[in-house]
Formats: sequence, structure tokens, C-alpha cells
Amino acid sequence: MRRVVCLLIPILVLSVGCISSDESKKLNSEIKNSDERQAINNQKIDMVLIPGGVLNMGGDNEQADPNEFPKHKVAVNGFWMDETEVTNAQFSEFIKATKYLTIAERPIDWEAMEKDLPPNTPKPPDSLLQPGALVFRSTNQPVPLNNPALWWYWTIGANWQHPDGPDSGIQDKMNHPVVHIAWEDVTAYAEWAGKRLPTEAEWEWASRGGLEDQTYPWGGEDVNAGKPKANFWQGLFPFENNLKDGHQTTSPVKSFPPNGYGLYDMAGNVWEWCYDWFDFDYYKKSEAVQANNKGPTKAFNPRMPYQQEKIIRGGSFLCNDDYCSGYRNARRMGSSIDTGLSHTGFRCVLAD
Ligand SMILES: [Ca+2]
Ligand SMILES: [Ca+2]
Repeated sequence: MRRVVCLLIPILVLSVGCISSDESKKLNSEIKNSDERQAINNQKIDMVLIPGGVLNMGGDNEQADPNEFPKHKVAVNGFWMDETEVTNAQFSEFIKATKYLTIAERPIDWEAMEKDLPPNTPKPPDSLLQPGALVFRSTNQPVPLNNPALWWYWTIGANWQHPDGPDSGIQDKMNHPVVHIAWEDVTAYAEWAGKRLPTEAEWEWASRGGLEDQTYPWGGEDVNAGKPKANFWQGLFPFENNLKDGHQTTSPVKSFPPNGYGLYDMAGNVWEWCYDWFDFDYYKKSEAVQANNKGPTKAFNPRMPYQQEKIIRGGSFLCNDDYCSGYRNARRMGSSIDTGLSHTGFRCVLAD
């Protein structure tokens, strides 16, 4: 046996040595391609293939905001999409590999922040200008819904590892969506993962799950009817949450049934960052109907004129019909690109 092996070794060496340089290049290229194929296949673990098609984009019912009209058609190529929101476990892998520091963990640059605020906004005391994020707190009585400052609290020490403030942790939330991540943070994650953020049109196309002109990812049944279909707010926001769905804040991903494409939590749990700038009037513009468009070239929101906002989609554990109805397929909101919030996360896509 040993002798056979000894005899074979020189033959193998000779054989390899006899491959022409063209053949060698071909072999190397096949190995490389096979490595690349394997890498791409690994990326697609936990992703689902969304077929291409023509999306009828925009509001479906009387809850729609004026910025959801006019409804218009957009062709979208097929793509792969993460089947769930990116979890704390997944985000931890990114941080472990890159030592990346999220915006909520970095010292605050007042000069940069000032540009997103109305002119002559006074500088807050240095004791407040410390790394942190906005954390949701329930109110202790019913309040008017036009003043988010009543339920969002600037919380020093809140970040993705401490979602409710410095004394909180994520040890028991590793399968929950990561939160308190700004747009720059999620694009850094996407680049590391070899993926990208979905465009707004891709997100809505995926959310509809193969159904046409339906209000929700699951179809037309009212969000409040039957068994809970998503993690949202039941009761009087932001005062009373009767927890019919079992979750006060984020829930583990896959806690509710997927849509027709196999995507979980497209409605509710956390809002999801998209690639596009938020332009309130974008649907009225001719470029909105271009196939595979990547949205406007800059942000425009008459309600928040000084903020640079990107699109967020899908609503969160804070949405109900009285407040934002964010769980509707067509609901669009803007969020300041440099702000981390308790209710905003993301998922990635990959070209087919
Ligand atoms: Ca809930
Ligand atoms: Ca979601």
C-alpha cells in the first residue's frame, strides 16, 4: 500500500507539472469561481429570492398619507432579501469582525448636529451632549399625538447593546432585531456582509408578498382582527398597551407568520432603513416610475425641513391605527440619518 502511494506521488506531481499554462489558468479560474460561488451561496443563507415584476406602488386605503399618492407603476428586478430583520446576534458578528463603533456610541459633534436643527438652536449643555440615543417611554396619561417629545427621551448610554439605557442589555435579546443604529451604521454592516440596503420600491414590492393592491403583507384582513399578525401597539398610544400580541417592545424575529415570499416581520416589530432619501413629494415626480429607481437625489420633508432623512418602512411595535399605521405595505416615513431609535432596525438585499 505504502509503495503504491509512493509511486503515485511522483505521477501526481508530474501530472500537475504537465498542465499547460492555459489549462492552469483555467483551473485556477474555476477554483476561484467555485470559491466565489461558495461565498455567494453562504451570503444567501437566511435570504429568500424575491421575483422581479411590476409594482403598483402607493396607498391602498383611506389611511394612506398624501405622500403615498399617486399610486404608480415601478418595474423591479428580482433580488434576494434577508428573511428577517438583522438580529443582535448577526450585528454582533459584524462588530466582532470590524470593531466598528456605531454613531450612538461616538462622541457628539455639535457642529454637525447643528446643521440638522432650525437656525439659532441654542447649544445644549455639555452634560447632555454625550453619546446616546432616543429611547421610547410610555406616558402616564393620554396625550395629544402631535408631540413626539412626550414619549421619546434622549438617553445617554443607550445604544444597540443597551437598548433601554446604560443599565439594560441584549443578553436575552440576541434573536431580536438590532436597534439604535443610524443609516451610516447599517450601510457599514451591509458592505461588510457583501449586501446592500433595499430601495424603497424593492422594500414595498417584497412586503406585498406577491399580492396586488392589498393593505398589509398578509392581505386585506384588518390588522386588529383575528390572531395577532405582527408586533404592533394594541391600545391607546403611547399610554396604554394591552399587549394582545404579547410584546411590549421588540419581539424575537419570526414570532409571527411570514408573508407570501417567506419574509418575516415586514409589518411591525421594527421600522427598516431603506436606501432612498425621503422626499415627501417623490411619487409626484416623473422619475418615480423609472424601473429600478433608487429614489430622489436629496431629502425633502416640509414637516422636518432641516433634517437629512432616509426612508424607513414597515412600522414598529409602537404603531397602531390611531398613530402611524406603519404596518401598511405603502406607509412611508423619513428618519434622520444620524439618529438611533428604539424602534428602528434594518434588513439587507443582494442582486439575483
Ligand atoms: Ca406589541
Ligand atoms: Ca419590520
